Amino acid sequence: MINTVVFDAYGTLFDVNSVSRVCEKLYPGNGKIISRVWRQKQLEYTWLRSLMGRYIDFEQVNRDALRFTLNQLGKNYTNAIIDTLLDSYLTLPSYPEVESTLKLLTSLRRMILSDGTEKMLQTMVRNAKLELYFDQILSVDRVQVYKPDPRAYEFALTAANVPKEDILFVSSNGWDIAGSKSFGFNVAWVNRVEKPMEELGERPDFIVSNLTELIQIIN
Ligand code: LAC
Repeated sequence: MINTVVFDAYGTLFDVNSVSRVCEKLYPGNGKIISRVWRQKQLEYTWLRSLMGRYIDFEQVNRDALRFTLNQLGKNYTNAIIDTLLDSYLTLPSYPEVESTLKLLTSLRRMILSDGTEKMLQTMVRNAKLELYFDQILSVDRVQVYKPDPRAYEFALTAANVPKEDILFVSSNGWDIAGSKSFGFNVAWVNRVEKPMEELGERPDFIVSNLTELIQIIN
């Protein structure tokens, strides 16, 4: 019986691709490519740093990934530009159906488990006016290892303090779906843009195209 929902943040609750607008203002014609390369490199760095045992927090990883991206694309930048782009991660818009879905889930415990730092997540959730909808906002920074390492999901399980089978983990990121399923959670994949499933030997229990469809699954 699901009584707790644990959400991934970036790409699941918050539109991480919206940073392309700030990137476009600073680098006309390059907004989309910068945003896409930056997101992919940011994720790659989290996975590589976990594998190397060289954890640094997501704020620093995001900064390093942005610098790599601008260097790779041959773009000049200043520290002020870097800071402006990083700040855009603090004001990401939530997807249109997020608040209405969270309202319909008030009978359940609602948590976030994200690679973002506690400061980044608290600021982003507050800026989106969603702070009243979450019982806990968990950053992997507490366990110094990134998803999909099982220790990150174990952290959420401990914090939820309910049996694993009572939890539904929700993410839009295929690699996060594989990791959370491999850990043993019930998993719902929010596939907003009809991506193919990752070939990682794990399949989600549910596939939805937006968060509203979770209501039928849970109720
Ligand atoms: C998160 C990113 C990685 O953890 O999706 O929120």
